[in-house]
Amino acid sequence: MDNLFNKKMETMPRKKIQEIQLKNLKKTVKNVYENIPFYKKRFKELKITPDDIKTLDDVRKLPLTTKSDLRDNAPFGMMAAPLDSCTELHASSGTTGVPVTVCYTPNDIEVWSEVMARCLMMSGLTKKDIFQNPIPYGTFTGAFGFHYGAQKVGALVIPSGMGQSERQIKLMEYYGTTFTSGVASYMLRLGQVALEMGIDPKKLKVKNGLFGAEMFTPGLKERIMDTWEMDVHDIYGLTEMCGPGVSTDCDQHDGLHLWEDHFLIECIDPITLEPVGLEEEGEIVLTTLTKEGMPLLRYRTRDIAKLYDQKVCECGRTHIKHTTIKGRSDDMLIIRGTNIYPGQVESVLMKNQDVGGNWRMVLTTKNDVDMLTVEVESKTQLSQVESMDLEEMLKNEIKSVIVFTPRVEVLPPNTIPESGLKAKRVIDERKKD
Ligand code: DLL
Repeated sequence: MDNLFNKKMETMPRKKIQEIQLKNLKKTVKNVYENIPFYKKRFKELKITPDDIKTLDDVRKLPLTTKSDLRDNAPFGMMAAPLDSCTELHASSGTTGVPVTVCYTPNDIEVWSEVMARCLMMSGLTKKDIFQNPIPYGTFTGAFGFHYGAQKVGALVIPSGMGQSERQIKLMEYYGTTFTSGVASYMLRLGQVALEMGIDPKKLKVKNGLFGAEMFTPGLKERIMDTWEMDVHDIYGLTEMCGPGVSTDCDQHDGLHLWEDHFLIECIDPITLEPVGLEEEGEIVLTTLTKEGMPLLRYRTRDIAKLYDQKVCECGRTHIKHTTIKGRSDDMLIIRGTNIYPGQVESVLMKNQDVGGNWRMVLTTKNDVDMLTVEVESKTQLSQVESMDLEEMLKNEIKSVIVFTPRVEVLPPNTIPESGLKAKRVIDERKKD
């Protein structure tokens, strides 16, 4: 209970949270209706007005918002506040199209810092910590979110930025970093770099970390914990909401608490768009409840997870939990008629102690049949026989989760090209009809 940043809010009875949600939902709906032409038009098409929102369940009457809606109105067409009332801008990388741009008012930054402070304290950060932030400081939301939150907790922040892995390790050693953050797969990479430098990550003072921004399977989490002998928490978020800070797992490690005073969560079937039941898998849909710059109604995240039956968690928090994100609905691959999430493959790989940090799935077509090759770096240099044994073992293990047998190619350490900020796990070179 001593790791609560905002005790009153984090442990508030659910009925009370729902009252706050309804009040802020009504306010947000009125705001977007009056200030964002896109929503006014959608309300007219659906023949609704803000007065139709009387209960929280009425959220389903509201229009869904998609990434392409944001792109069609980029960069500033979805803003509810005038641009001159905003003081900061962030954007998604735009690798799959027009970047999604979000502008923040000073109050949006305040809320973001608060939710990040809650997430960081939930994962063990205190004002005594030396907090290293190995994330690029730029338009990506990651670094600033962690930076603001950690400062709010009162920790000493080292804004080390992304890359230069050897430098990151030296900074950890020199300043005695105790807490770190970032993109999940990068922490594993840093562990490998430390070992290559002759430094045992376990001997550094890093004892805690909060990671996310990409697929983060329990297997990867365990690998980071083992490599660094540290406690690891999972943080979820997206540019469209604020960046990191939407939810984090507490010490129970059985789901991520989502800050319901700021975000209203639904879980829907991505095909029928109808709500799914508790503990059923679906797409997370989020409505912002307190955002001023760019509030969003029912944003389709494409992220797949389950919501938990609500009871007060052992940690004392009352906010709803969701499972770790299984993957994005658009990451799901159909290979030879079978639905596969890259996370299923990662779970198998990360359990094997001979597997290194980097891997990818390469999809090709041979004689009109889909071929899957899983390329995997070994942790250490292996002999030919050892590589073949590992390939055989992984082939069978992967087959047990994806039904057919893939090709597996074990490669020496550091041979799969780094793909930038977030790991690129799928290379799809299949013939398109
Ligand atoms: O990745 C914000 C962030 C930064 C979160 C640092 C956590 C840590 P975007 O670049 O807009 O924002 O990407 C958002 O990344 O819709 C998910 O698909 C994925 N994602 C984010 N966190 C997790 C996580 C940041 N913990 C997209 N587990 C989201 C799985 C995650 N996927």
